[in-house]
Amino acid sequence: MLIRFRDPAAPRPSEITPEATWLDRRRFLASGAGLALAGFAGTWGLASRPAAAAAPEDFAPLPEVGRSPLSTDEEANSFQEIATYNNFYEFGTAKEDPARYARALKTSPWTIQVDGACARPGTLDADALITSPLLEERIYRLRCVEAWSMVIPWVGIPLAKVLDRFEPLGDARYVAFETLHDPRQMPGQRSRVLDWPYREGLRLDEARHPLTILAVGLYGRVMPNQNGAPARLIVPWKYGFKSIKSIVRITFTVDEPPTSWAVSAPREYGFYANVNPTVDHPRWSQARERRIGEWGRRDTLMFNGYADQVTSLYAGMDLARFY
Ligand SMILES: Nc1nc2c(c(=O)[nH]1)N[C@H]1C(S)=C(S)[C@@H](COP(=O)(O)O)O[C@H]1N2
Ligand SMILES: [Mo]
Repeated sequence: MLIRFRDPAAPRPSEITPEATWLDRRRFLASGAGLALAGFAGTWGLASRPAAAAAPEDFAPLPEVGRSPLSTDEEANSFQEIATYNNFYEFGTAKEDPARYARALKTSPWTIQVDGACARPGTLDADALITSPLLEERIYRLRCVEAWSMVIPWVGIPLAKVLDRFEPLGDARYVAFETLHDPRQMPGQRSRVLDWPYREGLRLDEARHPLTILAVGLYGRVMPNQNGAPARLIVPWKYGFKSIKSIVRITFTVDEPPTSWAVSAPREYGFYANVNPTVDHPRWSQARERRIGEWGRRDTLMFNGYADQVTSLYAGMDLARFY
């Protein structure tokens, strides 16, 4: 079953449904048993921990799923690369910080509130998402605004299938997303590096585009915390910062919602943030990128290589102005 609608006062589905063992294992892992205590050293505590080596076996396997034909056939980056080179400022600004400090984040139980301009506001249960028959593997390029890229085998659900259950109203034109705000669990939020919580947004047609997914795992395993557990957005034709992690709220809106990076540096980051090799960042070129694990640089492709599928979304728009 994909999405459970329920009265917030009703018992959680997990309380009334027997869970598969992998879910129990996920809970065990999510509780950070044995690992939690080590979490907040380094930047926020006393001694520093070595950068975590990440192994897939540390994460509970998801049920076997088929691969979406929307996947790229490029070679994927290794699990180690994907799970140790991250941007997740809630856990620090260095690339290795999330792998070190995100493990204590408690990702189960986890509820995503869905509200705003929709006929059926409600909640999503992250554990229920993981058992959805709509789960599939999507191997996508991820192109960061800082000019590096990776290829990542996500497991997720088309976001449109999730959103449509809440019946967005006719005047809903945008969708806003928010990350958890909990400085006790997310020590990076004790610093003012961004205005917390992290916020992102899409136009509703972008959010409902078949390429856009809500990802709950990678490499056939539950999502590592550093990659945005339990559920994060993936919008493969946009710079990585649009793909917000550890989502707790989704709101349908009439007006364009504020987004964290555009609020913090509006000249550098816009609402659209489409990958575009012809529109430079004010401080660096976007024409080329470094694939993590490779030496040279490769050309950045328009819309990160997804131009055939998404160009029509922007017909008539000046992409240098709406960057
Ligand atoms: N909540 C939250 N989401 C976030 C970020 C963040 O700092 N906080 N960083 C973004 C940026 S800049 C990138 S490039 C991607 C990185 O995703 P990955 O670590 O899974 O590769 O996550 C995005 N989502
Ligand atoms: Mo990024």
